[in-house]
This record gives sequence, C-alpha cells and structure tokens, in this order.
Amino acid sequence: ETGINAWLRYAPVSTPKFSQSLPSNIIALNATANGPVHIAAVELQKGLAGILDHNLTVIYPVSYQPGNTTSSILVGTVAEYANTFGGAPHIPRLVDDGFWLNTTGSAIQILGHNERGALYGAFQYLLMLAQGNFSNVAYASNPDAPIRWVNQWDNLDGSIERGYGGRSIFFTNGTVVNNLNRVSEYGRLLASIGINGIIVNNVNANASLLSPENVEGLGRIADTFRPYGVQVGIALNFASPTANLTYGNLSTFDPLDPDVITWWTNVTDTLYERVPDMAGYLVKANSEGQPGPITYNRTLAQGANLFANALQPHGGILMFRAFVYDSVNLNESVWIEDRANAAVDFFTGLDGKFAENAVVQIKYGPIDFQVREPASPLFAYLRNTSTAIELEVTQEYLGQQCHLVYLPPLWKTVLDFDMRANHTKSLVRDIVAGRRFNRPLGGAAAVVNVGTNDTWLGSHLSMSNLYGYGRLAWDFASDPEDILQDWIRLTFGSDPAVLAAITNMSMSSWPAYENYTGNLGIQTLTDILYTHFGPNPQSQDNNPWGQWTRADHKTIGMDRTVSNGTGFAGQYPVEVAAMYENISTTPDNLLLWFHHVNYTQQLHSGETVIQHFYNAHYAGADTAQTFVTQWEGLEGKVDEERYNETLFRLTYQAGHSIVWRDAITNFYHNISGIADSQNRVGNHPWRVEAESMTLQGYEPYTVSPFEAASNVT
Ligand code: BDP
Repeated sequence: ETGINAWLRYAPVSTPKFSQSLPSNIIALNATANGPVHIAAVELQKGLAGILDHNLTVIYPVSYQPGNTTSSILVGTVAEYANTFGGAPHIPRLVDDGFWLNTTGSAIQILGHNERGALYGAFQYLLMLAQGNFSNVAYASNPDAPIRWVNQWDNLDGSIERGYGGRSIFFTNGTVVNNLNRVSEYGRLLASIGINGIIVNNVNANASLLSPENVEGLGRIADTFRPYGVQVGIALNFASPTANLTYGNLSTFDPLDPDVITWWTNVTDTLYERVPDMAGYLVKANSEGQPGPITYNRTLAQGANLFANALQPHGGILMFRAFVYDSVNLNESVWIEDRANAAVDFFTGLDGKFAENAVVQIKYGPIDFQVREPASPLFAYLRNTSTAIELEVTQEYLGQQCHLVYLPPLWKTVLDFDMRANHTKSLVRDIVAGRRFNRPLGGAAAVVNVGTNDTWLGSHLSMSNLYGYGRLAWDFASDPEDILQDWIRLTFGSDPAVLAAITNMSMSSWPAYENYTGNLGIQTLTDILYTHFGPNPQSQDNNPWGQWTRADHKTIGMDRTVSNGTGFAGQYPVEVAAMYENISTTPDNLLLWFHHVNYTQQLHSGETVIQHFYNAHYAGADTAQTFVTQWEGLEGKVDEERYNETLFRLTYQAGHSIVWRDAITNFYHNISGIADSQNRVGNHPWRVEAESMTLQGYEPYTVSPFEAASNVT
C-alpha cells in the first residue's frame, strides 16, 4: 500500500452485515457526459466491487419503466429524478451541493440538489460501507457554507512553497504538466470530502500564469477537475498589467485606472472563454513584499473590487486575503510593533465596502498558523462583508509532516470560539458560514500543498488532516475524534487495536507538539527566518516580522493589553477584550500571547511560568516517545509498507521532540537563571554535546541558538 488511494481504498469488508439484498444495478439519472453523476456511477461500481466483491452494471441514461428499479441504486439530481419518475421525491430541503441518501427502500436513493451533490451522496454511501457499516439510513445532508476550497502554493517551476510531499502535480518548467493523472486522482479525493474549489497556484503569484499557453493549461486542469465538481481558480499578482504580457503592457497597476480595469476585464473574459465555470481569484496584496492597491493610495477594498467586478458577470468569486502586513521599513530600521494588530488595522473602515462577490479570507489566528493563537478579531470586525477562515493542512510551523500533529482539535479552538459580538453568541463557525451576520457567501479555505509523492502530503498519518479539513468544512460542528476514527477505519481497516492506537496517538499529538515547542501562547518557537522548522527561540526576538517573545532575564511575553501594551486585546468585542485585558481572566494557554510577566508568575494551574515550560517540554517529549511504542504494537496489523514508513517518521519525531525539549528548556534556563525544580534541565544523560564530538567527513557549522547543540554557556 503506497498511500496513493488515501481513504478511498475500498478494501474488502470481511463480514458484511448487509441488511438488504445486494443491489442489482446502478441507474445514473443524469445524462451529462463525464459529469459528476457519471463519476458517481463509476465510483459506486468500483466501490461495491472492492468492498463487497459485487459487480454491478451501470445503466445510463435511463428510460424508466415503473417497477423496474427494485434493488437498483438510483443516483442523480432531484430535478432529474422528478423528470424521470414524474414527481419530486418527498425529502427534506436541500441547498446547493446537498444530497439525500436513503437505503431503507427497495431501491437505494442518492439524490443531489445538483450533480455535485449526487456525487457527494455516492461517496458518503461508499465511505459508510467501506467502514463495514451496512445499517439502513435515510437522511439529507447540506453543507454549512458554499465555499469549501483548498489552496495550493504551487509555483510554475514545479516547486511548492511550504510543500513537503514532493513536486507540483500541476506545473513544471513554467507551464502546466502534460500528464494530469494525479490531478484527476486529487479531484477524486477532494470530491469525496465535499471540496468544491481549488486555487492551483501560489498566493505569491507569478503573472506569467496568464500567458496564452498557461491559460490553455489551466483549461486542461479545469477539464480534469470538472467531472469531480471541483472548480478551478487562480491566485493573481496585483501588478500583472505591468508584467509585459501579451495583453498589452501598462505603466501602472492602479486599480482605479480605466486602462487597468479594461486590462483585467479582458484577461478575465479570456480565462472564462477557456474555463467557463472558473471558481474565481485569490489575491494576496500589500503583504510580504507583494504589490497591491496601497502602492497607489487606494484602499484594500478598491483593490479587491477591481477583480470582483471583472468576475461578477461570470459568477466568479474573489477571495481577498486578510493576511496583509508590512514587515518593516528596513532602511529606516523601523520595525512593526505588533503584527497581530495588522489585519484589523488594515481593514479598519472597509467593512461593507467590498463587492457582494468578494470574500475576505482570514487566517485562523492574527499571526500565522501558530501552534496556538486566539481567533483573529477580524472575524468579528467584518459584519457587512463575507468572510472565510483560512487553515493550513500542510504543517508549515507544525513539524512539516515529520511530526504527527492531528490538527482539527486546534482548528476547533477557533471555529468554536465565541466572539460575543453585540453581547450575542457569535461563534466563529457561524460567522464564516454566513449565519451570524446574514452573509450570502462564506466558508473555508485550507492550504494543502499535496505533491507528487505517493503519500500526497509526505507522510501517511498527515492525511487525516486533509480528510478532517473536508469534513469540518462541510459541517463545522462535527467532532474531531469522530472524524479521525472514520479516517482510520477507511485508511487502515477496522481492527480495534489499530483504531485505538492511532486515535490515542493522534488525539494527543497536537497537545504534545504544543508542549515540546511553545507553551502558554508564546507561539511555536521555530526558526522564524525562513524554514519554520526546528527550535530557534532566539530568532523570535529582534526580527523584522513583529513576531516576538520579548524574553529577557526576568520576564517574557507580549503585552497586548490596551492599558499597557500594543492594544491588540482591544480589537475584540468588549466582553472578549475584557477577558484578555486581565491576567486573571486570560486562559493559561494564551497568557504569554497577551501579557508580559515574570518567569515566576503563577498560573491558574499553580505552577510558575518557567516551571511550566520545563514540565511541559518534558511531558511533550515523553508523549512523543510513546508514539513509537504504540505504533510498534501494530506490527503485522498494518501492511508492511505503511508500517515501516510511518515507524521511520515517528522515530524521527521522538528524537526531534528531545532536541526541541532540550533546546528550549536550556535556552530559558540560561536566560532566566532559574533552576528546574526537578533538576532535569541541563542534565541530559544520553545527550552528546557538539563540543565533545570528533568529526570525520563533516565540517563545523555555527548552530543558532547554540543551546540546540551545545551545553557550553
Ligand atoms: C507564511 C508563509 C509564506 C506565505 C505566507 C502567506 O511562511 O510562505 O507566503 O504565509 O500566507 O506563513 O502568504
């Protein structure tokens, strides 16, 4: 098992308890050539052959004669059903992409509001059977929100920014690859978890994606995804009109300039000629050196609306990223004081100024995909603007697929957070679903970054995060552990020992990672310069990104209060602002996010900050050691290939967690001069310090901070 089929293996179920007789054929109601209903029928055929060793014929299009559907699987749209059978079925209300699944009658009904919904229903049915669940069900399922997209940060040269699963499946050498088989496989995976859109290129976008050759290539990508109901969109470079492309070169990219408006209108029309169902655009502007409207003293909303207006006649959506910040003015050595403030600062005054087909895509926290962040206050600030939450499946700051970190529990801390807007219950998940502020659009986008590796993401266990993302984007209220267990049964079968071990490891993995990396809201103490991997607490201060710990000999933490600090706490609605303003009401796990305190400050738990650091790092690394032994208990219960590859990763994680533990505890031990009450820090019996090594065939290299490699103070 290479992992290529992920959770869609359709492995045989040993003792199926099928309560009805097996279906005799599949009737595809919709005749669209190569459309989602066609794919649904093909999948049903493939799935039942794999799961039950039962071969079915597909009949399509059907000319129905009453009575001949007994023991068929009927799959198609509600409208086509009504057409065929001369009357609408009596089922609950469905919205776009929703479906009805009924296995209680003689025929199995899988009916979608649209073709995509029918495909989703077919996958739900198959994923139920694949888990050995043959119970009778009759239910309707509707998505929480219309936007359930993934983002890929693929560059045209085939590299992937923050991708850890190999090269791009879309691009190579500046253009679209010839063989799109993996794209089709990816579409299948995405459809099976309800994803309906994808941005295929990096947010740090290259204008040459718009060349005629590449538009044709995008057309081929869109043709490949279309049967799976996945609509393709692209990320744009704001300065494209000045990039000397075939559409005419302008000397400005000012969003209010009539020539610029015409330029984008033409480009958009050209794209829609080749991709009539293009999902839309994603734009990162005025952030990390990217061009944007502010260059011309225009607002972010004016910049966003330029694209939204061009897309509007075609039904496209503009996703505009809230990740806007100016790092520094290095020449003047003026560093931003607190990057957490940036999003609300930049969007102040712009609520309600965005076009109706524009959606502001907001990272879950105010900084950048850290191991723990409070919910971005922008979710509560924008009330007359549609919003979506941005998550990261690729584990940029979270171990880069070398560490097992199951992410849905982290995402839930934000989705389930109550912003108390207008003193009223305002869960982030209800805001992004559009329910709380009555917005027509909304949803989620996740940076996924799969690559050509057979495991897609670089490691087998990390696929639970992609699966979990899809399930949560469909139903934000679903439970991370339930999702996980479905994924385990689908990926590894239903052996109870396998289920128990992977559940246990995965559910303790994010808390463990937080423990051995950065606690109490201090952020993930990785190298901040570029790699975002491995411990480097020193780089977390005196950098130009406003991402600081403010650690000195006595104190640590960012004071983000209104009374003394950067004022960030005041960006929340009043009840939440008051909670974070005060140390006594700030939860321990965000203490250092909001407050600058002595290392000896006592937590609600009774520990001091510094002793908590020590204890947590030891506890986290201890937990990571158990992943290896828990996994070893599964030898023979998981196929050899995936067993060995996963063991390799977990062994690495166990070792790296110790590197993390020692580097961080030594660093804060040295800086604070406060001893560990259990006298562990600095006493690492098996550790070999750099100064006691003799090198053969290696060259010395300066490690920063030295604590990661050396015990010399
Ligand atoms: C940061 C990544 C960087 C991205 C940026 C973004 O380090 O590679 O370009 O976010 O989201 O987390 O735009």
